[in-house]
Amino acid sequence: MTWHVLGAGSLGCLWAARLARAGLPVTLLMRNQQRLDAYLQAGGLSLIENGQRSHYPVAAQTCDHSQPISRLLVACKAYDAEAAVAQIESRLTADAELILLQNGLGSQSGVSARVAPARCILASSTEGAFRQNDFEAVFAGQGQNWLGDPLEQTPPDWLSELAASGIAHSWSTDINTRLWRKLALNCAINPLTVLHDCRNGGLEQYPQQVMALCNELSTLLTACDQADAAQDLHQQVLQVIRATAQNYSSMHQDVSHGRRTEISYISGYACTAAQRLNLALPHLEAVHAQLVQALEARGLPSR
Ligand code: NAD
Ligand code: KPL
Repeated sequence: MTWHVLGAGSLGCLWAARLARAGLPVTLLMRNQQRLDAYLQAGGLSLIENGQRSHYPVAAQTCDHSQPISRLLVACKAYDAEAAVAQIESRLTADAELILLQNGLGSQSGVSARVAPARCILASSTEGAFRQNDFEAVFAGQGQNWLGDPLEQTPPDWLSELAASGIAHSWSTDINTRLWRKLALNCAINPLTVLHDCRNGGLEQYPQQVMALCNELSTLLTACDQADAAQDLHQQVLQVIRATAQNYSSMHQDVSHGRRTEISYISGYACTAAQRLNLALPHLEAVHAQLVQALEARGLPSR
């Protein structure tokens, strides 16, 4: 069964290279002929691991190709995922399975509703990759991929293909808890690193602000029936700040490179969820509003 990969960016190339290296059939889906031509010109994708570059001449086609798609890895940003999936929707087979790699929350429900009844497996990834050039990913941080399906606990049979490809993964029976927990971590850390223009470790200078956000996020998680995701949140946020002290958060990196952020799927999602429940979370709302202002001041999308 071919692994179709939609989104040939950092994570898409990282996954495609490892699957291809294991001898599995992989096809990249390009948004148009121009991108396909650029890819063909590059002669394939490159993965840089531990300073070593490997080249993989993975097959590619445009989204409007006619080949049916049974297994689709969606590796676009959260704000692009649904529109990208819409481009290939008519190609999905009746028993198609999708793996959604997007960070934050909100995009997964949009994609799932669009492709229903196709099975959507949600992922929460702590692997790190960045794009050096087009179709060239640097594997910057080993991590874990938690995969799960809130509607069906049976793991798919292709997990063995991930194992054969050396893709670290675990099947999770509580993927929503993991996604909410990661959302809360990202809400507590990422916007503040942008507002204070600092590495994650720089937040040790703002303990009251971090604590106030964690308290409100715990209230929100509990109100959203995610009490497990709220357990010891403040403690874990402090641990992550210390463990990643030298790193810039993904949102800080996006802003400093002049790229659109996933704000609507992180603090934006949390604020909307709070409003829906009539929960007043003044610190979270203030940080989100300041982030919106900071993005607009830089001419970046604030949604
Ligand atoms: P990226 O920007 O490097 O790659 C996204 C790719 O999708 C781009 O190549 C873009 O051109 C492509 N794309 C967008 N719309 C498309 C369309 N309509 N048709 C075809 N291709 C389209 O992003 P990334 O860093 O790989 O992140 C993907 C997701 O994974 C994000 O939600 C991110 O938060 C999450 N994530 C990334 C990392 C990481 O280390 N990069 C880690 C964990 C989670
Ligand atoms: O996931 C992260 C990110 O930068 O997006 C961490 C390291 C947890 C900071 O929120």
